[in-house]
Amino acid sequence: MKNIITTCTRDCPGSCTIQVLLEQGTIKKLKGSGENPFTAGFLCPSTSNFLRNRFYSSHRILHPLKKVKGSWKRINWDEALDLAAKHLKETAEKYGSTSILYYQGFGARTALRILNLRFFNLMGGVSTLKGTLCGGTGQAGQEMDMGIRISHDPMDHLNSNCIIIWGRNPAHSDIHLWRILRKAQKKGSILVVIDPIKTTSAHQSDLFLQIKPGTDPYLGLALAKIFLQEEIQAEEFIKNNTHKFSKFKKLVDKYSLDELCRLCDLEIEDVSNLAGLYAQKPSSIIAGWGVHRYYQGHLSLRMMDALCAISGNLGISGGGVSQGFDELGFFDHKWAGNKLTTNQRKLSMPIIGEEILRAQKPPIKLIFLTAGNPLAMAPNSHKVKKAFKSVDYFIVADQILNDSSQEADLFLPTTTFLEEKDLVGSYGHNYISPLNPVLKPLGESRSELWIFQQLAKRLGFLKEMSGTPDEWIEKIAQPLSNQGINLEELQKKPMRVPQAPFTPYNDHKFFNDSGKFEFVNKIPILITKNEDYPFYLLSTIPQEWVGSEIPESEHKKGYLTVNIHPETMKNYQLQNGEMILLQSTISELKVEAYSSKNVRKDTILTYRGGWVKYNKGVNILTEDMVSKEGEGTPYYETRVRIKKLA
Ligand SMILES: Nc1nc2c(c(=O)[nH]1)N[C@H]1C(S)=C(S)[C@@H](COP(=O)(O)OP(=O)(O)OC[C@H]3O[C@@H](n4cnc5c(=O)[nH]c(N)nc54)[C@H](O)[C@@H]3O)O[C@H]1N2
Ligand SMILES: Nc1nc2c(c(=O)[nH]1)N[C@H]1C(S)=C(S)[C@@H](COP(=O)(O)OP(=O)(O)OC[C@H]3O[C@@H](n4cnc5c(=O)[nH]c(N)nc54)[C@H](O)[C@@H]3O)O[C@H]1N2
Ligand SMILES: [Mo]
Repeated sequence: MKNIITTCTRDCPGSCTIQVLLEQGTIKKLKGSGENPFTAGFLCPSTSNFLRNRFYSSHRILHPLKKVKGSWKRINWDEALDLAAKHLKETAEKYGSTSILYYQGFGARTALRILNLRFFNLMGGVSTLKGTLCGGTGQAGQEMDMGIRISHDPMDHLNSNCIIIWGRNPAHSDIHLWRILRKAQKKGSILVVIDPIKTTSAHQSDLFLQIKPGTDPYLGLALAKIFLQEEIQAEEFIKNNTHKFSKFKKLVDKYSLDELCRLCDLEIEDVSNLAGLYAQKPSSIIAGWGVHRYYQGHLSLRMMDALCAISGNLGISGGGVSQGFDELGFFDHKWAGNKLTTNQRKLSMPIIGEEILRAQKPPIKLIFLTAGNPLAMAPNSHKVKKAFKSVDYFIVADQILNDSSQEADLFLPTTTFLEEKDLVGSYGHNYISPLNPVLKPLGESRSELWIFQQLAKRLGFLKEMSGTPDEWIEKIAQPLSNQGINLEELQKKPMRVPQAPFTPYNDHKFFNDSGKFEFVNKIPILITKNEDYPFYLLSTIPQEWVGSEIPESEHKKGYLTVNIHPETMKNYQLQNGEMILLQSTISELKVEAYSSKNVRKDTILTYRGGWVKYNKGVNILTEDMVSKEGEGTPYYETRVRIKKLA
């Protein structure tokens, strides 16, 4: 029996260190490793079942495939690579290289994958993505306030008296953070959850505020009003380190407390109670992605920052507004080669379907997709599918056939974090962690690095792409070795990035133009109404799987399930489990309705990640638009109505 350390690279803040038990060439078990004090020796259900559901699953594709007259045909790597190289070359020659779109999803964002972009830059520059399906909106808000977004080390929450979990459900989406928060609670910290849904995290909190979707900035104003009225404010800090406080104060004065609480559908008593708890410094706010998924989601983060600043919680241990970390921030991005060519074009990820369809001079003719499933995960699935099918050639590198890869012309089978050498950061903590090949690639699967090197060879620029994983890691991780990290040691166990702050902004240095903390001074109208579509549609993170990597056993079960408040069920005379039609302004979807007291009366809840081909793709209904700031994706601006089926 051999034990090997590696790291999960799926799209989750955990980036968990895994101990792999290998016996006679077979991986027997994945266990949590204690080497990383944050991920501390246990794994989520999805990673625990990774061997069965993905790695050794019969659904994993282990050889290249090409589409012939609508059906898949197995081919060997030489043919696959020759085909890919031929199409890339011909497309670039005929239409210009920006007629190629490189779409990088969130399925595996490791250090070496920075080289994927290098490949496309060496090709002469292509179209890539700007914006994000994930957290750009809130990040933009924090950058407006402080110039950059940095979070407190998760361990610092143990020093908080009060912790507000705001639009996040760590009991599902970040179980290691949840362990720390529960530990803090046991030590006496008060846990507060603000969410339109009574989530698993909410059930275990000390105070829960079931806010109306999208109205968090009003709650922020209400809290600020109470602080300013009761003169709970960090006067020195406000005077010396902030900008536009008087304008902020004016904004707060514009509304009455009553009005603000009504806008977010909360009791004044609960809001006052929360203000009292938050005033017991140090208090931290942990913001989630739920608040990003609105057109003006940046304002939620800006109001949280403002509350943190006026209450004296900014830059102190146990305080702050923590949202996430830049998982690729500690690597050297010069190797992506963005300076190699100026011939680049960016298409907006939140509206990728529209962007592909309307691209001109040149139009998009070829798409190369790695580690993403946009046909299920990007909004407006019908339009995204139409766009991806409109191009002449579509290449996918993935491990399985899903809504996106099944539409490809060429499928290239990739390895997993159990078969690769690499490094990976995290968007939930400050550790950089190693990937070690536990086994040789299964079947004919190959790493993305190998694939792009083989293509570079065929396209005549292998020299600029060549190098072993170790050689490239040494280059890309140079900023880490400059901080004193020994890369050989790092291949054995995760290490905390020495320069990552435990308590950010404790020197009161901010990185925007004024060099000071900037207060938000405008909150435009947030609530958009459409009488014909009365319900908010929330599609949140399930505990059982990551992204759209749904175990095969789940796919076969019925339709998409939605949760609806018992009173709404009664109003529409719905039985538990009844099939209904949900309609948005762009499409409709048959779903199974279930009664749940955890959901507000104005909201319908489902989960994200379901596949369109199994009738579970919620993004059939979501409208494609770009957030006001940060080029994010406002999935939750979509409103729906219920139609009974005869
Ligand atoms: N097991 C598992 N873990 C994951 C993932 C996974 O797929 N599976 N995905 C990872 C990814 S990609 C991400 S981005 C993170 C996301 O992690 P989270 O932010 O925890 O998850 P979300 O489901 O996006 O949203 C969190 C909560 O925000 C609430 N919410 C919605 N609208 C509002 C609002 O207007 N105000 C407030 N206050 N709350 C609101 C939702 O009801 C939800 O409970 O999770 C990561 N972790
Ligand atoms: N309605 C709704 N839609 C949402 C969200 C929501 O809350 N509601 N959340 C959004 C968010 S936060 C995100 S981050 C996006 C995610 O959007 P995507 O990244 O497009 O979706 P995933 O399902 O995570 O896709 C990951 C893909 O990578 C593949 N993969 C896994 N490991 C590897 C690997 O090592 N190599 C390669 N080549 N492929 C690999 C998986 O098989 C899978 O096909 O979805 C967004 N979509
Ligand atoms: Mo995400």
